[in-house]
Amino acid sequence: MNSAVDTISVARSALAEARSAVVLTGAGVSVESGVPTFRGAGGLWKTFRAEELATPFAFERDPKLVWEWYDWRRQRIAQAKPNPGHHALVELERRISEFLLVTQNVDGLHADAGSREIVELHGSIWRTQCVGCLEVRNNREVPMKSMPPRCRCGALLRPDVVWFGEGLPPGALNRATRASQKCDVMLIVGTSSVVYPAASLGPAAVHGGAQVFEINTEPSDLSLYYTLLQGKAGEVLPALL
Ligand code: BV8
Ligand code: ZN
Repeated sequence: MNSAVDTISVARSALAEARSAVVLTGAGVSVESGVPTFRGAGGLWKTFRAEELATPFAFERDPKLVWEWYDWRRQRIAQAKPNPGHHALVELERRISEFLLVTQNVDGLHADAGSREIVELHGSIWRTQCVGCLEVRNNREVPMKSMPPRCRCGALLRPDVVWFGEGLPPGALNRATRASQKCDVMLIVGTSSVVYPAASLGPAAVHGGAQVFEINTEPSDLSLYYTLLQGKAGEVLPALL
Protein backbone atom coordinates (compact mmCIF):
# COMPACT_ATOMS: atom_id res chain seq x y z
CA MET A 1 0.00 0.00 0.00
CA ASN A 2 1.61 3.29 -1.10
CA SER A 3 1.81 5.85 1.66
CA ALA A 4 -0.72 8.66 1.31
CA VAL A 5 1.97 11.28 0.76
CA ASP A 6 3.51 9.76 -2.35
CA THR A 7 0.19 8.87 -3.98
CA ILE A 8 -0.80 12.52 -3.56
CA SER A 9 2.46 13.65 -5.23
CA VAL A 10 1.93 11.11 -8.04
CA ALA A 11 -1.59 12.48 -8.58
CA ARG A 12 -0.36 16.08 -8.35
CA SER A 13 2.27 15.57 -11.07
CA ALA A 14 -0.16 13.59 -13.26
CA LEU A 15 -2.55 16.57 -13.10
CA ALA A 16 0.28 19.06 -13.73
CA GLU A 17 1.21 17.21 -16.95
CA ALA A 18 -2.38 16.45 -18.04
CA ARG A 19 -3.65 17.97 -21.26
CA SER A 20 -7.17 16.64 -20.60
CA ALA A 21 -8.90 15.68 -17.35
CA VAL A 22 -12.34 14.48 -16.28
CA VAL A 23 -13.64 14.68 -12.71
CA LEU A 24 -16.60 12.49 -11.69
CA THR A 25 -18.25 13.52 -8.42
CA GLY A 26 -20.87 12.01 -6.15
CA ALA A 27 -22.59 12.94 -2.91
CA GLY A 28 -19.33 12.71 -0.92
CA VAL A 29 -18.04 15.98 -2.39
CA SER A 30 -21.01 17.82 -0.78
CA VAL A 31 -20.74 16.20 2.67
CA GLU A 32 -18.47 18.98 3.98
CA SER A 33 -21.11 21.47 2.81
CA GLY A 34 -23.59 19.75 5.14
CA VAL A 35 -25.52 17.82 2.47
CA PRO A 36 -26.20 14.20 3.55
CA THR A 37 -25.05 11.37 1.25
CA PHE A 38 -27.44 8.84 -0.23
CA ARG A 39 -26.23 5.67 1.38
CA GLY A 40 -24.59 7.00 4.50
CA ALA A 41 -26.44 7.61 7.78
CA GLY A 42 -27.95 10.87 6.46
CA GLY A 43 -29.39 9.09 3.43
CA LEU A 44 -32.52 8.13 5.31
CA TRP A 45 -35.59 10.39 5.47
CA LYS A 46 -38.31 9.37 7.91
CA THR A 47 -38.31 5.59 7.34
CA PHE A 48 -37.56 5.69 3.61
CA ARG A 49 -34.40 4.96 1.61
CA ALA A 50 -33.52 7.03 -1.46
CA GLU A 51 -34.02 4.05 -3.78
CA GLU A 52 -37.65 3.78 -2.59
CA LEU A 53 -38.52 7.43 -3.22
CA ALA A 54 -36.40 8.35 -6.24
CA THR A 55 -38.53 6.32 -8.66
CA PRO A 56 -41.36 7.09 -11.13
CA PHE A 57 -43.52 4.50 -9.32
CA ALA A 58 -43.18 6.23 -5.94
CA PHE A 59 -44.13 9.52 -7.62
CA GLU A 60 -47.06 7.90 -9.39
CA ARG A 61 -48.28 6.37 -6.13
CA ASP A 62 -47.77 9.38 -3.86
CA PRO A 63 -46.51 12.60 -5.50
CA LYS A 64 -47.01 14.57 -2.29
CA LEU A 65 -44.76 12.24 -0.26
CA VAL A 66 -42.04 12.33 -2.90
CA TRP A 67 -42.26 16.13 -3.05
CA GLU A 68 -42.02 16.33 0.76
CA TRP A 69 -38.71 14.48 0.51
CA TYR A 70 -37.41 16.78 -2.25
CA ASP A 71 -38.66 19.88 -0.42
CA TRP A 72 -36.82 18.71 2.72
CA ARG A 73 -33.63 18.21 0.66
CA ARG A 74 -34.03 21.57 -1.11
CA GLN A 75 -34.35 23.32 2.25
CA ARG A 76 -31.13 21.66 3.46
CA ILE A 77 -29.25 22.31 0.22
CA ALA A 78 -30.39 25.97 0.22
CA GLN A 79 -28.35 26.39 3.47
CA ALA A 80 -25.29 24.69 1.94
CA LYS A 81 -22.27 26.56 0.58
CA PRO A 82 -19.59 25.14 -1.71
CA ASN A 83 -16.67 23.76 0.33
CA PRO A 84 -12.88 23.79 -0.37
CA GLY A 85 -13.34 20.64 -2.48
CA HIS A 86 -15.74 22.41 -4.87
CA HIS A 87 -13.43 25.44 -5.04
CA ALA A 88 -10.36 23.28 -5.75
CA LEU A 89 -12.17 21.82 -8.79
CA VAL A 90 -12.82 25.35 -10.08
CA GLU A 91 -9.07 26.07 -9.87
CA LEU A 92 -8.23 22.74 -11.55
CA GLU A 93 -10.55 23.66 -14.45
CA ARG A 94 -8.63 26.93 -14.84
CA ARG A 95 -5.30 25.07 -15.07
CA ILE A 96 -6.13 22.20 -17.44
CA SER A 97 -6.99 23.07 -21.04
CA GLU A 98 -9.43 20.22 -21.69
CA PHE A 99 -11.48 19.79 -18.51
CA LEU A 100 -14.93 18.31 -17.85
CA LEU A 101 -16.73 18.02 -14.53
CA VAL A 102 -19.28 15.18 -14.55
CA THR A 103 -21.51 15.09 -11.50
CA GLN A 104 -24.13 12.68 -10.18
CA ASN A 105 -25.20 15.34 -7.69
CA VAL A 106 -28.37 17.35 -8.16
CA ASP A 107 -27.49 20.05 -5.57
CA GLY A 108 -26.00 22.62 -7.98
CA LEU A 109 -23.03 23.33 -5.66
CA HIS A 110 -20.41 22.92 -8.43
CA ALA A 111 -22.07 25.71 -10.46
CA ASP A 112 -22.40 27.84 -7.30
CA ALA A 113 -18.62 27.45 -6.75
CA GLY A 114 -17.90 28.65 -10.31
CA SER A 115 -17.23 25.43 -12.26
CA ARG A 116 -18.07 26.02 -15.94
CA GLU A 117 -17.89 22.82 -18.00
CA ILE A 118 -20.36 20.71 -16.01
CA VAL A 119 -22.38 17.64 -17.06
CA GLU A 120 -25.27 16.90 -14.66
CA LEU A 121 -25.84 13.16 -15.23
CA HIS A 122 -28.83 12.99 -12.86
CA GLY A 123 -30.44 16.41 -13.41
CA SER A 124 -31.00 19.20 -10.89
CA ILE A 125 -33.09 19.54 -7.74
CA TRP A 126 -33.47 23.24 -8.63
CA ARG A 127 -35.46 22.56 -11.79
CA THR A 128 -38.98 21.17 -12.27
CA GLN A 129 -40.43 19.36 -15.27
CA CYS A 130 -44.13 19.26 -16.08
CA VAL A 131 -45.46 15.72 -16.53
CA GLY A 132 -48.03 17.13 -18.99
CA CYS A 133 -46.47 19.73 -21.28
CA LEU A 134 -42.88 18.67 -20.33
CA GLU A 135 -41.88 22.32 -19.75
CA VAL A 136 -38.65 22.53 -17.67
CA ARG A 137 -38.28 25.58 -15.42
CA ASN A 138 -35.87 26.77 -12.75
CA ASN A 139 -37.54 26.77 -9.34
CA ARG A 140 -35.81 28.04 -6.22
CA GLU A 141 -38.89 28.21 -3.93
CA VAL A 142 -37.83 27.19 -0.40
CA PRO A 143 -40.14 25.84 0.88
CA MET A 144 -42.31 24.89 -2.15
CA LYS A 145 -45.36 27.18 -2.24
CA SER A 146 -47.81 24.38 -3.05
CA MET A 147 -47.51 20.63 -2.52
CA PRO A 148 -47.47 18.89 -4.94
CA PRO A 149 -46.76 21.85 -7.28
CA ARG A 150 -48.68 22.19 -10.52
CA CYS A 151 -47.79 23.63 -13.91
CA ARG A 152 -49.58 26.54 -15.56
CA CYS A 153 -51.12 23.87 -17.82
CA GLY A 154 -52.67 22.23 -14.76
CA ALA A 155 -50.57 19.03 -14.79
CA LEU A 156 -48.29 17.95 -11.92
CA LEU A 157 -44.69 19.16 -11.78
CA ARG A 158 -41.90 16.69 -10.94
CA PRO A 159 -38.29 17.36 -9.93
CA ASP A 160 -36.12 17.53 -13.07
CA VAL A 161 -33.90 14.67 -11.85
CA VAL A 162 -33.22 11.17 -13.21
CA TRP A 163 -34.99 8.53 -11.10
CA PHE A 164 -34.03 4.86 -10.81
CA GLY A 165 -35.23 3.03 -13.89
CA GLU A 166 -35.12 6.23 -15.99
CA GLY A 167 -32.60 6.86 -18.76
CA LEU A 168 -29.95 9.55 -18.29
CA PRO A 169 -30.10 12.59 -20.61
CA PRO A 170 -28.51 11.04 -23.77
CA GLY A 171 -26.42 14.10 -24.58
CA ALA A 172 -25.00 14.22 -21.08
CA LEU A 173 -24.08 10.54 -20.95
CA ASN A 174 -22.49 10.60 -24.43
CA ARG A 175 -20.43 13.70 -23.64
CA ALA A 176 -19.26 12.22 -20.32
CA THR A 177 -18.40 8.85 -21.85
CA ARG A 178 -16.43 10.33 -24.76
CA ALA A 179 -14.46 12.62 -22.45
CA SER A 180 -13.75 9.71 -20.05
CA GLN A 181 -12.46 7.48 -22.85
CA LYS A 182 -9.97 10.04 -24.10
CA CYS A 183 -8.75 11.91 -20.99
CA ASP A 184 -5.20 11.62 -19.59
CA VAL A 185 -6.31 11.81 -15.95
CA MET A 186 -9.60 11.16 -14.17
CA LEU A 187 -10.47 11.98 -10.56
CA ILE A 188 -13.40 10.08 -9.02
CA VAL A 189 -14.53 11.98 -5.93
CA GLY A 190 -17.00 11.00 -3.22
CA THR A 191 -18.99 8.29 -4.90
CA SER A 192 -19.76 4.75 -3.78
CA SER A 193 -19.66 3.70 -7.47
CA VAL A 194 -22.87 1.72 -6.92
CA VAL A 195 -25.12 3.57 -9.38
CA TYR A 196 -24.89 2.84 -13.12
CA PRO A 197 -24.27 3.95 -15.82
CA ALA A 198 -22.39 6.76 -13.94
CA ALA A 199 -20.07 4.23 -12.26
CA SER A 200 -19.02 2.85 -15.67
CA LEU A 201 -17.17 6.09 -16.51
CA GLY A 202 -14.18 5.11 -14.34
CA PRO A 203 -13.56 1.76 -16.08
CA ALA A 204 -14.06 3.57 -19.43
CA ALA A 205 -11.24 5.95 -18.47
CA VAL A 206 -8.96 3.07 -17.37
CA HIS A 207 -9.71 1.33 -20.68
CA GLY A 208 -8.82 4.52 -22.53
CA GLY A 209 -5.41 4.55 -20.84
CA ALA A 210 -6.07 7.33 -18.29
CA GLN A 211 -4.51 7.49 -14.84
CA VAL A 212 -7.49 7.30 -12.49
CA PHE A 213 -7.33 8.53 -8.88
CA GLU A 214 -10.18 7.99 -6.43
CA ILE A 215 -10.77 10.39 -3.55
CA ASN A 216 -12.95 8.88 -0.86
CA THR A 217 -13.01 8.53 2.92
CA GLU A 218 -13.27 4.73 2.38
CA PRO A 219 -12.77 2.28 -0.48
CA SER A 220 -15.70 2.06 -2.94
CA ASP A 221 -17.07 -0.77 -5.06
CA LEU A 222 -14.53 -0.11 -7.81
CA SER A 223 -11.46 0.98 -5.82
CA LEU A 224 -9.44 -1.99 -7.09
CA TYR A 225 -9.33 -0.31 -10.56
CA TYR A 226 -8.06 3.02 -9.25
CA THR A 227 -5.39 4.60 -7.06
CA LEU A 228 -7.19 5.48 -3.83
CA LEU A 229 -6.26 8.77 -2.14
CA GLN A 230 -8.06 8.07 1.13
CA GLY A 231 -9.42 11.18 2.84
CA LYS A 232 -12.01 13.94 2.73
CA ALA A 233 -12.65 15.64 -0.59
CA GLY A 234 -12.43 19.06 1.09
CA GLU A 235 -8.87 18.26 2.23
CA VAL A 236 -7.44 16.04 -0.53
CA LEU A 237 -8.60 18.11 -3.54
CA PRO A 238 -6.90 21.33 -2.36
CA ALA A 239 -3.75 19.27 -1.65
CA LEU A 240 -3.68 18.28 -5.34
CA LEU A 241 -3.35 21.89 -6.56
C1 BV8 B 1 -30.91 3.35 -15.77
C2 BV8 B 1 -31.06 11.54 -8.82
C3 BV8 B 1 -31.93 2.26 -17.59
C4 BV8 B 1 -32.29 11.52 -8.01
C5 BV8 B 1 -30.01 9.34 -8.69
C6 BV8 B 1 -31.64 -3.35 -10.27
C7 BV8 B 1 -32.94 -2.87 -10.21
C8 BV8 B 1 -33.29 -1.63 -10.75
C9 BV8 B 1 -32.32 -0.84 -11.37
C10 BV8 B 1 -31.04 -1.33 -11.42
C11 BV8 B 1 -30.69 -2.55 -10.89
N1 BV8 B 1 -29.35 -2.72 -11.08
C12 BV8 B 1 -28.85 -1.65 -11.71
C13 BV8 B 1 -29.87 -0.81 -11.94
C14 BV8 B 1 -29.76 0.46 -12.63
C15 BV8 B 1 -29.83 1.58 -11.61
C16 BV8 B 1 -28.75 1.41 -10.56
O1 BV8 B 1 -27.58 1.62 -10.84
N2 BV8 B 1 -29.16 1.02 -9.33
C17 BV8 B 1 -28.20 0.82 -8.26
C18 BV8 B 1 -28.81 1.28 -6.92
C19 BV8 B 1 -27.83 -0.67 -8.23
N3 BV8 B 1 -29.57 2.77 -12.37
C20 BV8 B 1 -30.60 3.42 -12.89
O2 BV8 B 1 -31.77 3.14 -12.70
C21 BV8 B 1 -30.22 4.57 -13.82
N4 BV8 B 1 -30.99 4.45 -15.02
O3 BV8 B 1 -30.11 2.48 -15.63
O4 BV8 B 1 -31.88 3.36 -16.69
C22 BV8 B 1 -32.58 2.84 -18.76
C23 BV8 B 1 -31.82 3.11 -19.89
C24 BV8 B 1 -32.43 3.67 -20.97
C25 BV8 B 1 -33.79 3.99 -20.93
C26 BV8 B 1 -34.55 3.73 -19.77
C27 BV8 B 1 -33.94 3.15 -18.67
C28 BV8 B 1 -30.59 5.91 -13.18
C29 BV8 B 1 -29.70 6.13 -11.96
C30 BV8 B 1 -29.91 7.56 -11.45
C31 BV8 B 1 -30.71 7.52 -10.17
N5 BV8 B 1 -30.78 8.89 -9.63
N6 BV8 B 1 -30.11 10.60 -8.24
C32 BV8 B 1 -32.07 12.25 -6.71
O5 BV8 B 1 -30.94 12.69 -6.41
O6 BV8 B 1 -33.06 12.37 -5.98
S1 BV8 B 1 -28.81 8.33 -8.06
C33 BV8 B 1 -28.21 8.90 -6.57
O7 BV8 B 1 -27.12 8.02 -6.29
C34 BV8 B 1 -27.59 10.29 -6.57
O8 BV8 B 1 -27.52 10.92 -7.84
C35 BV8 B 1 -26.17 10.01 -6.12
O9 BV8 B 1 -25.30 10.95 -6.54
C36 BV8 B 1 -25.99 8.71 -6.77
C37 BV8 B 1 -24.81 7.89 -6.47
O10 BV8 B 1 -24.64 7.90 -5.09
P1 BV8 B 1 -23.27 8.58 -4.59
O11 BV8 B 1 -23.17 9.95 -5.18
O12 BV8 B 1 -22.15 7.64 -4.85
O13 BV8 B 1 -23.54 8.74 -3.06
P2 BV8 B 1 -23.45 7.60 -1.97
O14 BV8 B 1 -24.19 8.09 -0.78
O15 BV8 B 1 -23.79 6.28 -2.58
O16 BV8 B 1 -21.88 7.53 -1.63
C38 BV8 B 1 -21.23 8.66 -1.07
C39 BV8 B 1 -19.75 8.36 -1.13
O17 BV8 B 1 -19.04 9.48 -0.61
C40 BV8 B 1 -19.35 7.16 -0.31
O18 BV8 B 1 -18.45 6.35 -1.06
C41 BV8 B 1 -18.61 7.77 0.89
O19 BV8 B 1 -17.56 6.94 1.36
C42 BV8 B 1 -18.04 9.02 0.29
N7 BV8 B 1 -17.79 10.14 1.22
C43 BV8 B 1 -18.50 10.47 2.33
N8 BV8 B 1 -17.97 11.60 2.86
C44 BV8 B 1 -16.93 11.97 2.05
C45 BV8 B 1 -16.81 11.04 1.01
N9 BV8 B 1 -15.87 11.13 0.06
C46 BV8 B 1 -15.02 12.18 0.13
N10 BV8 B 1 -15.07 13.12 1.09
C47 BV8 B 1 -16.01 13.05 2.08
N11 BV8 B 1 -16.04 14.00 3.04
ZN1 ZN C 1 -47.39 21.89 -18.08
